[in-house]
Amino acid sequence: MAFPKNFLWGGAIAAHQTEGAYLEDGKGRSTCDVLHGGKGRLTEIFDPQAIRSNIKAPRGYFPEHIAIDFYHRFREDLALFAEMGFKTLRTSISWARIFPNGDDAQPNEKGLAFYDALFDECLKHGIEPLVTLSHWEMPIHLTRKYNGWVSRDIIPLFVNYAKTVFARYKNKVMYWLTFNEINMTLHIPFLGSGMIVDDPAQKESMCYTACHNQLVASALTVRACHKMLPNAKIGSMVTSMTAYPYTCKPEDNWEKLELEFANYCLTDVQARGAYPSWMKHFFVSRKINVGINARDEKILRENTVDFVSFGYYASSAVSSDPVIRSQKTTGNVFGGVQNPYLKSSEWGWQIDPIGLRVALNFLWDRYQKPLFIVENGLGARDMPDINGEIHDDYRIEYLREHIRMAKAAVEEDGVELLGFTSWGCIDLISASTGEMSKRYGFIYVDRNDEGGGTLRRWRKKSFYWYRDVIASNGEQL
Ligand code: BGP
Repeated sequence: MAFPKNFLWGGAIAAHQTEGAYLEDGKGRSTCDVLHGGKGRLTEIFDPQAIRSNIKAPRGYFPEHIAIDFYHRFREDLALFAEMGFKTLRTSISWARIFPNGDDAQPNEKGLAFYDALFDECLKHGIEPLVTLSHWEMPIHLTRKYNGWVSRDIIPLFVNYAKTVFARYKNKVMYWLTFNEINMTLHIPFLGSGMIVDDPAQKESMCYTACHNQLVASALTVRACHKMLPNAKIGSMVTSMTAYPYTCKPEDNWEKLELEFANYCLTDVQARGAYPSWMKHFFVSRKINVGINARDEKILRENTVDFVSFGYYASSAVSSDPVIRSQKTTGNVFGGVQNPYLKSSEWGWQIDPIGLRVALNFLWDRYQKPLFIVENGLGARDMPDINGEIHDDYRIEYLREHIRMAKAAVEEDGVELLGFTSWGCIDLISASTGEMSKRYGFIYVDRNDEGGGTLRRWRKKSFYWYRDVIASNGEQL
């Protein structure tokens, strides 16, 4: 058997992409509640004035306001996850449900009660909750008052939120993650850190400052978790970026190395307890002062994560040649050119199962900490047939090949892997585009890109396939 007996098979979702009920039961508005749908919504469709002016009733369609209504339908959804045999469900807590403004003196009891009910329902089905504390959203009040994570004032607010949920769910949640894809804050500052960048010249310095503040908050959260929940495990989360040099030209290989430096520098801090030395030079050469002090360094050093989790969807290629660099793939938020050896998804993400095996080995070698694949999957358009059935063989093929490579990494390469949670195990709102039509799920949700549809759920072909994968502990692919 390749995968260990207690391997955590399951699926992954996030609060804002599923829950909806965006103002229900005392929840405050969060950063993702002001995002319209549309490609490039994270970088282009963005109106700082409207966000700052606290508009109570904004116009237009906001996908996250209802999302897939998981808030009211989670019992039905959990029953379906249980039918597939899930051992774990990765989801996030919406900070704004617990502290509507982020800096409130008392938590919102109804918000806390919602997650009690959700985790109880998981446990009833034998599903271990794996909970992300911050998955690309925060109370928008913190943007208005502090401009998000660029301010150190957010650190104690976040730690207080984390301690509140640790205390509340200490008997229910044994696996925690601090920040989703912490490296993405360097690229999409509003979603990653609730920060509005007015002057592009300041972007780099502001992003690294926000990241530093998140790193300190992450380490303090790890400390609180270890103290309050000695039997729990807490991890980091990064977007894995397997990159290949476009050619064997040394300059291309150097580009690849630089991309890796930049991509993993924050996880380096979370897993090893200190910034890599190249980063100190980088900060000096770029005249970036993120405000590191001796106390921060001690906190970072003493509170490293128990495991390293990551999301992997695609690989990329990098080149030092300006002409080739201009052929950027549409799927890449950052870096990367088209790799001629790979096919892409409809959204331009380059499909590369071997890249997952490379990522697993790379991360295992770099950190020597247990790994967890907490996101992987294919965003595709599903077309129900005349009977409404969805024959998503393309999704099955994608997942089969990726799981095969994860298995090879465990069995043949000796990587320690805790589990695999497929992203968007039920169709949900796409983070990058706000679309519903970019579907990842084993479960179809009847909802379209304009907010129409019954929200009814039904099983796709991949549902039965994944159920068998789990039942056979990855032997039957
Ligand atoms: C990851 C995010 C998820 C999820 C996923 C797929 O980066 O952590 O929240 O959305 O990407 O991306 P998308 O929804 O844009 O297809």
